[in-house]
Amino acid sequence: MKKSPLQIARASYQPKLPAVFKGNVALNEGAATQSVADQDEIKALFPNTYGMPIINFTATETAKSYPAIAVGVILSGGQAPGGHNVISGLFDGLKKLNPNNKLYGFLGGPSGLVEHKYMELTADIVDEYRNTGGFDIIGSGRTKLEEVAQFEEGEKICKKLGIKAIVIIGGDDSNTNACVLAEYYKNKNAGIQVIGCPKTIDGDLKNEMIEASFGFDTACKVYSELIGNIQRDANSAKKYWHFIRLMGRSASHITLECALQSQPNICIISEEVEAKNMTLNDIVDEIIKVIVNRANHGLNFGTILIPEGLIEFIPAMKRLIAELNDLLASNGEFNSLTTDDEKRQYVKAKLTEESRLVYSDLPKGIAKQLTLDRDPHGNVQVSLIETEKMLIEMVAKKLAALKAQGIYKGKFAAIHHFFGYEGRCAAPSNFDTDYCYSLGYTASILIAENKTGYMSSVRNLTESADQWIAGGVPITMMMNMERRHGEMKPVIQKALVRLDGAPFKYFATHRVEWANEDTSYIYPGPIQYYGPSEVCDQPTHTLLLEQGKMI
Ligand code: FBP
Repeated sequence: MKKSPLQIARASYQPKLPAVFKGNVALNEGAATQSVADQDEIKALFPNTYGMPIINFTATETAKSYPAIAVGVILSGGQAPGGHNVISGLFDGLKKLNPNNKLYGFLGGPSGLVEHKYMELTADIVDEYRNTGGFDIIGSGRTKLEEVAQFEEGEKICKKLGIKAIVIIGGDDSNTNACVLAEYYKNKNAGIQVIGCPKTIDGDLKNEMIEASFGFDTACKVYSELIGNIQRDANSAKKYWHFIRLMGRSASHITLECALQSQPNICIISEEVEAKNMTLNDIVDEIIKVIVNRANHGLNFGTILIPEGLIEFIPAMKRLIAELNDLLASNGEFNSLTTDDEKRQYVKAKLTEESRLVYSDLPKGIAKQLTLDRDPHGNVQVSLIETEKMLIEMVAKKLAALKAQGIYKGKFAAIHHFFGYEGRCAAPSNFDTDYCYSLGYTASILIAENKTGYMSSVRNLTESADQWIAGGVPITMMMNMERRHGEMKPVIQKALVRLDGAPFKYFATHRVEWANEDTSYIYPGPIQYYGPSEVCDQPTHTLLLEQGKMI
């Protein structure tokens, strides 16, 4: 297959590992752990995997030999740059422990385990994918592993292939499922270990022991490059406002990181919107203030970053969506109506006073979208809602009214963008290349040491790779109880943007200056793989600020 010069160069890159992996590794166990909340409930649900200690690896003179084993690996959920390197790190780690070790990949995500679709990952295959973006080596999928019948099917195929451990590379939900699977197999003494690896561009799988999910670094760098390019265009043409929606299903980490990297004129953070109990109109008013002020200084252009999950964080919208979910769940009466107008009137008549007002205020297209698209659980698919277009429409309407009153004298022309898929399979940055390889390598040692119910953990990430600290964290430690589809379930606690955290505080301190000045833009440029370390190896601004470093 023909390859680009960069692909060829990257294929021969040897990822960096924590120094501890240079020689023999000893395993050190800390004190017993607890879940982040709801300790009694989590302990009762995970009697075999609760309370296990945190593990750190240290160097030792003593060499150990390990019997040959087979391991299975699964890529779960949305793509994130670096997934192939978790697999190559796992492969190399296993082969170093015992050259006869085997690695199988389950195809198309967790369903591969249940449906017994797999392939052996040999050196030839793994070599083709080293340091590349994408999940195409074995594919990914969103099947949830949560039913006993699925676990049993998994056990059958593991027994057939002699698989002693499964590595699940996924986000918070997939790792929650990994923990349930680990508990199930341990409880029945199935002899199958389960190890998780923290993946998601959204950056919301992180805590004290998991400093970052992989893929966040690369994806944010790709989006920031694009935002920077747009800002340079905006500053050159001086005639457009660019409304840019950024992926991140729930938390606004991606949007905040991109703002720190590119310094846009406006950036909305969903978590702040929720905390301040803002309405959609409040958000529009905030945007209007900046646009009018810039127009007064002759600046009829700018950039606005909008997090994908915004709608669900606006408290009044959240209540409206909940009402619509109840109202429209298998509602034959509603479904029998034929015109949009009839449907709109029907919905309006059934909503509470508060939600009726919110619904009536929405642009018609968005209001319709809220009553149309339902996922298999009957929920609105908020990611399909084009918030950036909705905001443009609402802002344009208000500006026209202000113009008629003589308050606004500028010109408003807007362009919308949505960045998500552009970054999810990018060639991993040096950071993600090394981090992912280290996560995979770490997983191989946790397996060899007979651990289960652990997540591979590599910490101290703002230092150079040789100083990274590798080990394992019990997944139960990250769990709490949350209401999901009407039932309380044990899940890994999602990390939202903390308004008292250093990244948000930095943003909040600088946003007025970024809003008003026309020269505050930063142009990050494309990811660099070769060159000076300060250009190629910088971790995210979020990570640097969280660890008390300067940006
Ligand atoms: P994961 O949480 O599985 O990593 O996926 C995150 C994400 O990229 C979100 O940012 C986005 O909303 C969603 O996946 C899109 O899903 P899909 O790939 O199904 O279109």
